[in-house]
Amino acid sequence: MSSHPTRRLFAIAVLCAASQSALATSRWTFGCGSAGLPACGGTVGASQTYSATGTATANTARVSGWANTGTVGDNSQQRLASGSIRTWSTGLGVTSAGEATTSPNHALDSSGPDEFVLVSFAQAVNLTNVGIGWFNTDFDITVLAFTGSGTPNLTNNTLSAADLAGGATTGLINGGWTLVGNRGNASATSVGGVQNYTIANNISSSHWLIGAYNTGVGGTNEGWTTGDDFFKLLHVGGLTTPGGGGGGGTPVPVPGTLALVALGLPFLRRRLAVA
Ligand SMILES: [Ca+2]
Ligand SMILES: [Ca+2]
Ligand SMILES: [Ca+2]
Repeated sequence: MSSHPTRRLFAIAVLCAASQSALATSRWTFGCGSAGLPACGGTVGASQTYSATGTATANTARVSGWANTGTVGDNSQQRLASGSIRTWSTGLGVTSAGEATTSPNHALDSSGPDEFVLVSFAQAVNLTNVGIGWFNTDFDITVLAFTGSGTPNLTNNTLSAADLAGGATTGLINGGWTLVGNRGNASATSVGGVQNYTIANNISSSHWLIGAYNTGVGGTNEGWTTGDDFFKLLHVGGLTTPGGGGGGGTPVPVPGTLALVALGLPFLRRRLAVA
């Protein structure tokens, strides 16, 4: 007995739904004040590890703060150096060396030293969402993914794409980082007081940099404006990708849903043609 095309379509829809569920993204919220998290408003230190909600909850994210406050490397540019992170219910900020701890410099900002947050996942992630829980006037962002080999060495990098004259440092892009995008705050969508960016890309990596918008790493104008940016990073979201380890990025494979549809449609067309 052959199956009816409608039942076959239903079966494929169920398979697609199951596949979509497996592809659902996780969210890592950089909160405070609850069990296992730092006190709200207190300085955390150099890094903090957070668990995920949604799927792949075992994949933790270690977050650390960075700014161009290191020793002078090449061509009068300073290397990146670790800063302190501090969390509030609206997200985390970075206090870089010598910076005021009062608002708005308590946030992640491009006033004075240019600040970034390094998010290092236990397993590689295709990071596609960034949530901003607080901002002051302007919150343009720059996002990079590590696609080099091994683990990144930010203390040898400057905020430049190429290497500078002198040979003692490596630009971020030459150092294995790929610019995923510069986003202007006009492109964010406000949901419940949180400003959400969608960063469409097909990179899978264990290491992501999210910073106040920075012209040093190149890229095209995607709506950013020149005023200093101040914001708190509340959460990131993405898909934990199979087999991801501590290394650099790889292209994300074709989603299972699309593969199932591609397999099922020719069969359906044949069934419907003879029905
Ligand atoms: Ca700051
Ligand atoms: Ca700053
Ligand atoms: Ca700006």
